[in-house]
Amino acid sequence: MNGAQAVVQTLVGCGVTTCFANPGTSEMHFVAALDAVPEMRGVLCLFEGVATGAADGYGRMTGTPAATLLHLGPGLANGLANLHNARRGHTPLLAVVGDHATYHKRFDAPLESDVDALAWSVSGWVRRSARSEDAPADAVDAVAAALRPPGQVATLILPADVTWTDGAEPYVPRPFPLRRPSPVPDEQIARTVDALRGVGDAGRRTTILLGGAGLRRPAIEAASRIAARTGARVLAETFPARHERGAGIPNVDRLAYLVEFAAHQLADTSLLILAGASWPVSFFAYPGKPSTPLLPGAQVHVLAEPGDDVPGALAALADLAAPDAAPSVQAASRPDLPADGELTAESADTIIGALLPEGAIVSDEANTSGLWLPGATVGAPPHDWLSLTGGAIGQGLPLATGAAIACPDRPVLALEADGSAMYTASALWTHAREGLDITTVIYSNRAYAILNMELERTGAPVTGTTARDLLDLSRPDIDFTALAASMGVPATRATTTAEFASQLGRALAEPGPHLIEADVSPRG
Ligand SMILES: Cc1ncc(C[n+]2csc(CCOP(=O)(O)OP(=O)(O)O)c2C)c(N)n1
Repeated sequence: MNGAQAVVQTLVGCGVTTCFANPGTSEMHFVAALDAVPEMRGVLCLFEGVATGAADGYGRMTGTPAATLLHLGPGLANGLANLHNARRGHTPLLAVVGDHATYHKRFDAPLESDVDALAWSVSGWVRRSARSEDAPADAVDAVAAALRPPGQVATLILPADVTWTDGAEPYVPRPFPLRRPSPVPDEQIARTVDALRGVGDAGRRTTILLGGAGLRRPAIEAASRIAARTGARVLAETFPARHERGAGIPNVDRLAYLVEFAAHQLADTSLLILAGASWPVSFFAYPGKPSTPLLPGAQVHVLAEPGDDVPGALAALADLAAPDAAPSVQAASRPDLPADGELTAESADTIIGALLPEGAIVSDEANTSGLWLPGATVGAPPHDWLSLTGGAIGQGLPLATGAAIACPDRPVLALEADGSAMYTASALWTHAREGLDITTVIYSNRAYAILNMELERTGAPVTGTTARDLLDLSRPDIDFTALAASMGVPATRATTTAEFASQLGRALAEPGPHLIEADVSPRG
């Protein structure tokens, strides 16, 4: 067997069965190995940012890594932004990157670059295989590293001659060297109980901030029990990788994106308990505004780090602090369909809340147009919400791709702002090629709307029209229905609430990919 065949066989043996690929010449033996090992599903992505974002979506939904196949430094560089989002979301992900043959590197051929440096910028583990016979064991270490709690990007660099040289054997250790999340020590739980008891004076409050595995149903239920008994408030980190929500699950509001709003949410918080979440910080600095929404002097207590057993810690805390309390679950409720009229972001969000199917996976990159989504969907049937973990836009359509491949029996809804959609629009081609059940809604407001707001907030002096022009997506208007149709995704445009409701209902009822361009541009 050559190195590539042995690596692919090894990956399959380790449970890595999907590879999102955009290959080149140095990866041809890896590509050929996919024929030799049919258990590995190869998915062609037409841009590396689609491949990396899809692997992120897959990892978020399965908890196991998908592989990417990327072409040397430039291919990896094209995929970096979505690897950055995966890093922020603690997604288990295996980035396989091809490189020049070992003996060819010194010739400094045109595609030569510092692959390792690029890889380290987003990976918690990087290794370059030196010999074909070592590559399978390297692949095992890579998968184990990707799965190391709470999950991370592991990059395996495969020089071309390592993949083509014979003499390699697949290698799958039994048992697989899997690390489990660290249990939180009893003393730490007991200290948290004490901390909870210490707060309670008038006007002072405890907030439990959930993140990572803390936003899955059992953990949310435990946090809700604690809240019911102690009066603590429960909030979710601002951009969770995966948040289970909807009817029957306790509702957890997210900490706001804008630091002023987040500060308002935390205004009476004197104790913040972190359970799988990081310390809250402002997304950006602004002249004269604070970098954290926490009050000066507020105490921060870490119950569980992201790599700890966060649900276990919350359950243990609930058993001590609230032994007989029940979680307060969200009642089923849906907004009514709005009366017919002009479509706006708000009415589109309301319609999505009215129609969201049970078990849906929502890839949310709606940005400013999604302001009304949390309220509109709070009592919808149970669903998963995936958000923009690292702030690097262009994630939503790829993420939906990976989620749909991970969960073929669940409907996927990609809610996309138009500017963000254009970064990785070629994901639509993969939606069609793979026949994925993804309904994409494009909120076409023909602007980088959030940056119009940020222009004001930063106080940058605007003296002419050029600045605003750089934030405007008209002239020409983008025709998303033609764009989608050109890549094999049936598409419609809605300008009224009635059109949007009927098009969304139809798209959700029919299997396969669909796109609806929701015209929410300001009129008049
Ligand atoms: C990779 C990357 N490039 C650029 C940005 C800066 N940025 C933040 S929001 C934004 C525009 C968003 O526009 P759109 O997706 O249409 O959403 P809207 O603001 O209109 O709701 C840009 C360019 C970013 N966050 N990430």
